[in-house]
Amino acid sequence: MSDKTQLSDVERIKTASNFLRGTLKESLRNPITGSIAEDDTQLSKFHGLYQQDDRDQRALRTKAKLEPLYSFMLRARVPGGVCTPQQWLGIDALARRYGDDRLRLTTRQAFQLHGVIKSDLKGTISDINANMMDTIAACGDVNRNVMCTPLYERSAVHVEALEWCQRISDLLTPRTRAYHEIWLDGKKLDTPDHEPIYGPTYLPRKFKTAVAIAPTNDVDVLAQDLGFTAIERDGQLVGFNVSVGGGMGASHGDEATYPRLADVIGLCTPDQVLAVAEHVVGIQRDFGDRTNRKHARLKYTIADRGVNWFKTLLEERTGFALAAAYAVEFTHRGDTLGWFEDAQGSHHLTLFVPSGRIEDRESQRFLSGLRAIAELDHGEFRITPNQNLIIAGLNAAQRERIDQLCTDHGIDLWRRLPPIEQTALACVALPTCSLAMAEAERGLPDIVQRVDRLLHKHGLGGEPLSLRVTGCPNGCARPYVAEIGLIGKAPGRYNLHLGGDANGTRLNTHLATNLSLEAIENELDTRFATYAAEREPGESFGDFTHRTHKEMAT
Ligand code: SRM
Ligand code: SF4
Repeated sequence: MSDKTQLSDVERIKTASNFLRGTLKESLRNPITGSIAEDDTQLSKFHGLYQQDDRDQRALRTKAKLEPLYSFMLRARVPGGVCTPQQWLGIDALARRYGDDRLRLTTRQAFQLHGVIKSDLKGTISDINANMMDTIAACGDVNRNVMCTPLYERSAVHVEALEWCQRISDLLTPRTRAYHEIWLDGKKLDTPDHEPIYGPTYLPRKFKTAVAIAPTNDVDVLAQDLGFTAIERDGQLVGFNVSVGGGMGASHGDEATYPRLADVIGLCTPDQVLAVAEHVVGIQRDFGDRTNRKHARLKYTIADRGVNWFKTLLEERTGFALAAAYAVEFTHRGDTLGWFEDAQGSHHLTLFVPSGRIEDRESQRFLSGLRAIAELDHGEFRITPNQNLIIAGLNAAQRERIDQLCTDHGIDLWRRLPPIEQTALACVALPTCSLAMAEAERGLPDIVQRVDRLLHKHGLGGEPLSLRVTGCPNGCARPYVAEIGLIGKAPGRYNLHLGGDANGTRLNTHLATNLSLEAIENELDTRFATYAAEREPGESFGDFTHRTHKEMAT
C-alpha cells in the first residue's frame, strides 16, 4: 500500500526539475557512461526519449563486467498520424544515420526510433524539429500524441476532425522552454517559465486523447483518458461525444489496477472542444493521485469519485453544460487494406505493416520501399492506429507507379496474408522494452500462424478476428479490447483474455493465467470448435465467447 500523504518520487523529481530541465544538460555531457542520471531518466520522457538497454545482451555484458548496452528510444509526435513524404524521408534518414536502420509506427500513430546513443541525441532531436516534428510530450506525465481516425479525405468531417486533433495537440503541448534550451540551443531567458495548463509539476501521470469519427473506432476511443467522437449528420459535423476515464494499464496480481472503458458524459459542439480538453486535464491535474503512480491515471480519479462528480465539476469549470450524447454504434475499427478510390476519384493505399515495423528484411523491404515511394513526393502519409500506413491522395498514374514499387519491394502484403494476420497487433516488447515479460512483436508471426491453423481446422479461415499480444499487462497494443488478448506473464507464457467485441466497446475477460503457447492452442482449439458448431448467424467470436461465458456464469 502506498502512503496516502507521501508524494511519489517522480513528483519530487518534477518539482525540483525547474520545468523539466533537471540535470539533463550535465547528463548529456558526461562522457564516462552511455546512460543519464537516474532522476533525468524520468525527466527525459517529457522530452520524448527513454533510456533503454539491449536485453538480449544483458547477461553477456554483466558477465564481461560491462555496463548495460545503453541506447535511447526516441518518439516523435505526429498528431493524427499525418505527415508529408518529405517528413517521411527526414525520419527515414534519421533512422539510418542515428538509429538502428529501423522505424516503428506506434499504436498511437507516432514514430519511434530505437538504438540512438547518448552522444547522438541532440543531433537527432534537432533534426526531427528541423523536419517540422517534435518529441516533446511524446512521453511523460502530459498529454501524449493526439490520435485521430486517419481516413479523413472521405468527407469534410474527416478534415474538420483532424483540425481539432491538431488544435487539441497544440493546446496541450507543454510551454516550458527547457526543450528548446537543451536540444535546440534556444537562448536561456531571464523571465520565468510558465505552464498555464499543467503548472510546474505537470500531471500525476500520462494522459491520452483521441478523436474518433463514428462509425469508425480505429483509435479505440473508449480506451483513452479523453475521447472525442465526431458526430456527422447530413454531411455536417454537429459535435463530439465526450468520453473520459479510459485506460488499459494494469499490473499482474494487483487487483487495485485494471483496464477501464471511458464513460460517455455528453456532447460538446466543435467550438467547445478546447475548453473541454483544457478542463478535463485541469481536473486530473488537481485531483489525480500523486502519491501512487499505479493509481494516478484519470480512470482511477473517476472510478473513485464517480462520473457524476466529474461531469459536474467539468461543467462548473467550463461554464457550460454538455448536451445529451448521441447514440453511436461503431461498426468497425480495422483498416481497410489495399487500394481505395474515393468519390472524387482520388486513390488511397493502406499498406499492412507487420507490427508497424519499418525495416528491410530479405523479402520485405519496407524501409527502402517506403523511401522510394516518398521520393516520388506524391500525396500524404498517414500512420493508422493499427500500426499500418496509408498513402493518400494519389491520381491513377501515381497509383500505378506506387503499386509497382510495393510489388518490387515485397511490401504488397495486403494481397496475400490471411485476415487474422492483417488485423493482429503486438507491442514492441523484447529486446528494447524494459518492462517486457514475454515476446510480443517478435513472437507475433508464430502466434498468428498457430491461430490461423486452428481457424482453418474448424472451417473458420478468413473470419475477421482481433488478436492482440503484449509483452506485459501495461497494454500498449490495447489488448483488453481485443476478441483474443494475450498478455505476457513470463518468457513464452501469457494470460489469455477472451470476449472483447470486434469494435472496441467491451473489455474482454481474463480466462486463464500463465499459459504456454501450446496450452493456448489447446484452449482455442476447444473454443473454436464450439464456436463453429454453436454460434448464432453473424455472431463474432468475441460476442460468442462473451455470451457463452455469461450464460455459464449465471
Ligand atoms: Fe506503452 C510504457 C511502448 C502505447 C500503456 N510503452 C511503455 C514503454 C515506454 C516502456 C517503458 O516505460 O519503459 C514502451 C517502450 C517500448 C519500446 O521499446 O519501444 C511502450 N506504448 C508503446 C508503444 C510504442 C507500443 C507499440 O507497439 O506501438 C506505443 C507508443 C504510443 C505512442 O506513440 O505514444 C504505446 N502504451 C500504449 C498504449 C496504447 C494507447 O496509448 O492507445 C497503452 C495503453 C493505454 C493506456 O495508456 O492506458 C500503453 N505503456 C503503457 C503503460 C501502462 C500505463 C498505465 O496506466 O498503467 C506503460 C508503463 C507505464 O507507464 O508505467 C507503458
Ligand atoms: Fe513494453 Fe509492456 Fe508496453 Fe509491451 S505492453 S511495449 S512489454 S510496456
